[in-house]
Amino acid sequence: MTAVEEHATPMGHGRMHRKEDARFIRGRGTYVDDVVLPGMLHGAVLRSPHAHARITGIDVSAAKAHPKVRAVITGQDLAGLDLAWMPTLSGDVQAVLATDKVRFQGQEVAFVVAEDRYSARDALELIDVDYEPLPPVVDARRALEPDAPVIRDDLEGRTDNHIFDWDTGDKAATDDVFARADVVSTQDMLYPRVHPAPLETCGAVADMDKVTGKLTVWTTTQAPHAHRTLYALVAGLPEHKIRIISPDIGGGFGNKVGIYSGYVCAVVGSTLTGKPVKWMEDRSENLMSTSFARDYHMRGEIAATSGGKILGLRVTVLADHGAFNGTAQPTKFPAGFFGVFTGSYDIEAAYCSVTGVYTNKAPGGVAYACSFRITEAVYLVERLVDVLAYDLGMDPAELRMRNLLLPEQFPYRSKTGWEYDSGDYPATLRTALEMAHYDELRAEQAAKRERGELMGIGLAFFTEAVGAGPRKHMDILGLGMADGAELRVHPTGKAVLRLSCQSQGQGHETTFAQIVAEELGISPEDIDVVHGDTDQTPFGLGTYGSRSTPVSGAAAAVVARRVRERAKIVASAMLEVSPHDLEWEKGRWFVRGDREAGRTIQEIALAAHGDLELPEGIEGHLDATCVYNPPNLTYPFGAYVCVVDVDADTGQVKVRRFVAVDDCGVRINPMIVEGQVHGGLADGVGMALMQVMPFDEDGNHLGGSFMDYLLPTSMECPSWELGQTVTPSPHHPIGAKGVGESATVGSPAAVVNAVVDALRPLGVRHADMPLTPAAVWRAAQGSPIRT
Ligand code: PCD
Repeated sequence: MTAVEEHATPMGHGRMHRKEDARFIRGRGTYVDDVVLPGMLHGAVLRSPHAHARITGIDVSAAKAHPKVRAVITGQDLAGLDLAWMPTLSGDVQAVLATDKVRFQGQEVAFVVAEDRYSARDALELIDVDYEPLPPVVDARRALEPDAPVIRDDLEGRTDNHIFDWDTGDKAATDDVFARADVVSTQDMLYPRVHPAPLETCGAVADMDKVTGKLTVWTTTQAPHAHRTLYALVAGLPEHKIRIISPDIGGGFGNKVGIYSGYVCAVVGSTLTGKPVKWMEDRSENLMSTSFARDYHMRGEIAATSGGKILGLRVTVLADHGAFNGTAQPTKFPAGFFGVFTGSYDIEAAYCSVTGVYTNKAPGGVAYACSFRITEAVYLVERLVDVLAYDLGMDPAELRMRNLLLPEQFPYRSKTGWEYDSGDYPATLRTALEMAHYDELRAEQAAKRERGELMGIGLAFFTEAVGAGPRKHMDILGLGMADGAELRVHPTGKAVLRLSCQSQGQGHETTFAQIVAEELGISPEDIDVVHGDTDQTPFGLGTYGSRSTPVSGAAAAVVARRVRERAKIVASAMLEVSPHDLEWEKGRWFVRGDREAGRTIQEIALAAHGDLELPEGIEGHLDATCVYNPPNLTYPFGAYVCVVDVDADTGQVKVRRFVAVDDCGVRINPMIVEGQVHGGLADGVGMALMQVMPFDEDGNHLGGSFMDYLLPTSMECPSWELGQTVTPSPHHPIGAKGVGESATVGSPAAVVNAVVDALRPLGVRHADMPLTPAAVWRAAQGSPIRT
């Protein structure tokens, strides 16, 4: 592609530079911390040093006496306002500020509002809290022991740490195929607790206008409308008097889906002081207290014939949700979409049960690039398939090829009840194997093994279920997961698209303009995308679970088609023909059989606002609205091949190559899709090789900085080799599927499979993430010690 082509603006889908980058690369974005209001005060949170302790007293008098402090808020103060506890996204409750006990290290205990950020922080040290330490529960298994300390004694009648039991699939049928199987391979594995760690931490500026009663909150939220409704419900504020503005966001990755204590405290602080209050986390606070993902302790069993036909899967999971169940997922799915753990394979039966437990850790289970636990599910099944290949002595590519679903099986109803919309899996795997020169890689590996060198080739094939979701099945706290869109076309043919979803860096201002451009033939440059302000946009559930393209993207296409239909009626009046005689080509309606007789969308827009006599049924203007309720999820998929070299002496892993062939249906902007895949692949390398949020046995959090919690850089990543296949979604208006999380979902298994494959000559069959040099070295020594 030449530079000229790259820069030409496509009249619709295609590669195009991101419109928003004009401000981002000039440092002209507006993030929450850039918001400065007249008279604005600053808040800071006092956090618990203990993982588990009873609070016997709090003395705030010295902090209140600090000359720059305007307010100090404790849990007791909030209790007086009935705000000490707030609902979580999973229907649990979470302490905004602790009243009775602290239940994780870093939990919010008090909030200071001062004239500047430094004074607020200084004053925290003047608060005197009496803690009576209690034994912490750090281990998920320990949490279930009968004598384990009860963490959530705030919940009435609670005598243990058990949150939920959930199962899916057919147990009897699964037991039956296991009884008939020639081979059963079993593997315990841990998907460690990890953190989304967006570059921008979480924060809010709350401004309660006492005169109008209007509350405006500039905040880091991936779901502005859902936040507005929740504030209304929790604080009893009238919803039309709440405005949530989510300005530019420096990454979300699921970290900015929920409501955090600091946001609520900023609102209360503004209400008490009558001034705007800003609260912004620092890096350690972000890593300690807001959002964790995974922490799934899984046992998987896979049953097969000796010829390598997979028959069934049986899985048990112990899910560590931390001290409050803050998991973000549709209500009916306590283990998210883990139910898609049967992956991309044609199997006879499957069953899984998941038990959720409380521990003395920060609330966990956020949808960090996981499409609601699909990351865990894909990791599980892709590791199991490799373990089975190991046990059968089969090539993992061949084993996968033999069991993948075939194109004629779509739409495919999985054994756990998911309806996969479309796919040609073997074609995608073949493309990846060809790009990687798989056979040559295996030959190279064999030669290296002769020389005692450790080279590994890892495969992963994933299927995701994204675009939550059909209102009938999916809601969050009772809010159905449909998305609104509004499109206005001005008299001169320029347009404004208003969306309910919110971009954290995905480039929605570009891709959503392209969706409308494709449908109407108006240049993307002439279409402004408005999002992230509840006063300016229609209701919808926000951006996470790669749902924007599947849901809001569909809404954008449908609303544009509605505009096109209105334009057709206006054009028929302009051309004095029946609408039935008109034909559309991108950008204009013309008379069938007479291409010269036509009107462009711009001409039509002007006429719709002018003095033209409009036909019955059309009042004027072309504007339209839409609420899109998706009929199903979309099912993107992909085949990944990872090549690693392992230094047996140091345990160092070098990811030498990574081939990723993604199929997300029709690509709106291939350049943006590739960027999304690059980011997700880097994420996957980070999780597979470097990341875990560790705790010691006292519940001390040991990952509070980027010196401890490592982020992958270009040094750890190879130059990605991307490929694609395109299988449109049959039910999506433009055939697109989500892609934002695909690479994070698919890549960890490929990397781990590669490292384990490298260690195969040493008899290694499995090793848990993160495969740090120490972990690899220990695995190579035959020690199963976990990191
Ligand atoms: N696309 C295209 N085509 C297709 C698909 C897609 O073009 N077919 C594109 C779109 O439009 C956008 C993107 O791409 O722009 C993405 O998309 P999606 O898939 O739909 O997704 P969304 O919804 O938008 O987003 C979300 C995601 C998520 S979910 C995550 S994690 C991550 C991702 O996104 N995050 C982020 N990516 C990203 N990027 C950035 N830059 N940042 C961020 O933060 Mo979750 O649940 O939240 O955890």
